[in-house]
Amino acid sequence: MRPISLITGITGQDGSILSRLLLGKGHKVHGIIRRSSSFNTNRIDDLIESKIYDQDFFLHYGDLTDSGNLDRLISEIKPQYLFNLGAMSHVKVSFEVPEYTAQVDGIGVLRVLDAIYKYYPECRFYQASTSELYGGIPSEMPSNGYDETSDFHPRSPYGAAKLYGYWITKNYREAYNLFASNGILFNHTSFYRGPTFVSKKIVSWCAQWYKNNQIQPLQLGNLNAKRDFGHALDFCRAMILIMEHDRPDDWVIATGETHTIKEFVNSCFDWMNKKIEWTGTGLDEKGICDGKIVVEINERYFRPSEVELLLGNSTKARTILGWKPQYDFISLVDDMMSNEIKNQRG
Ligand code: NAP
Ligand code: F7E
Repeated sequence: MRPISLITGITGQDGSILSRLLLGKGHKVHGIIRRSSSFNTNRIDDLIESKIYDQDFFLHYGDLTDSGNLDRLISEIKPQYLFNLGAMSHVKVSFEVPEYTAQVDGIGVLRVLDAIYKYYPECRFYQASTSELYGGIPSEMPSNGYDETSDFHPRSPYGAAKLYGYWITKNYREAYNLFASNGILFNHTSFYRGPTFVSKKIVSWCAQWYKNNQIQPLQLGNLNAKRDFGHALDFCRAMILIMEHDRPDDWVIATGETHTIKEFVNSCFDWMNKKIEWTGTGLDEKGICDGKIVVEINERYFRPSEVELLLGNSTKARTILGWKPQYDFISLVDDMMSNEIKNQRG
């Protein structure tokens, strides 16, 4: 019998990458998509248009705010593996829709776990937990980076909602003996990243500028925030290792390197063989290349409370699961820039 996986958030960056990895391992893959008035399946359209649609790859309408729908899907599909990747995943936006974020990213996790408990407790459950749980206050970060034993201090409605998701996953494991694991993943990105996240925003601006440097300057917020940036393909591989391990647990997945947003911009300019110089400070800081302003600071991209510094320590996953990233920071930027330029050429 082929394994059956169900993915919430299948239309997102990770859902679309994970689907392909699972199909490659012989799984039948089911995904939950939201009804939308415009198309939201662009990352998986090739699978929908392929021969495997409705044979090995299935889509169902649903929403993490609708427990009746989740109950029905889990009782009918009876998945061996459920990857809960669905979320309102934008940290800045969560300040504007805090209650909705709590409903989807917090209580949504409970809805899925409870459906598994009631209808198919054999199902293994993966929760998309996040480095946003830690909060990234420099004086609170352990010197080797955050690991599974570090304290949490969420700094956004998104982080707070995900903290509930983390704990309810642990609670259903302890209370009902479910195979329920948390992957505490640090920032991971790729060509498939949503356009409003900083890495993709920088890369797509640079690719346009590379073709035609007459475009308006790139508008960014806090250039000094530091992130442990990994490649989404490496991180989706970790999700599968977590689910195939012999017991449920909590796992930090991170590269162990941290870089400022400014370093990300600099690396994209290096990739284009261009030199960017920085002048000014605060809101007046500017990036200059070939005598023209290419980067400006725009207040609207700042957050009410910022996560300043994230560095992960994934020793546990590396030692026990044998996970290791294949991409480092430079090869991540190279992969994103080359794919973006290829794609924009058409
Ligand atoms: P993403 O690209 O923003 O995808 C989010 C997915 O969730 C989309 O498929 C979205 O559907 C779906 N979704 C949103 N609201 C929903 C709802 N109410 N009900 C059901 N589905 C809903 O995010 P990602 O980068 O792939 O991340 C995957 C998961 O990992 C998320 O839970 C995220 O919070 C978490 N995470 C991400 C990172 C990272 O750096 N990427 C790090 C740690 C944790 P639509 O396409 O219809 O909007
Ligand atoms: O911001 C700064 C911003 O929105 C990264 C999500 O996948 O990873 C992601 O959350 C940093 C922040 O990602 C802009 O202030 C500067 O410090 O790309 P981001 P994020 O907030 O790290 C975690 C692990 C998740 O779990 C989330 O789901 O970049 N920044 N200028 C900017 N950020 C954005 N978006 N846009 C800017 O113009």
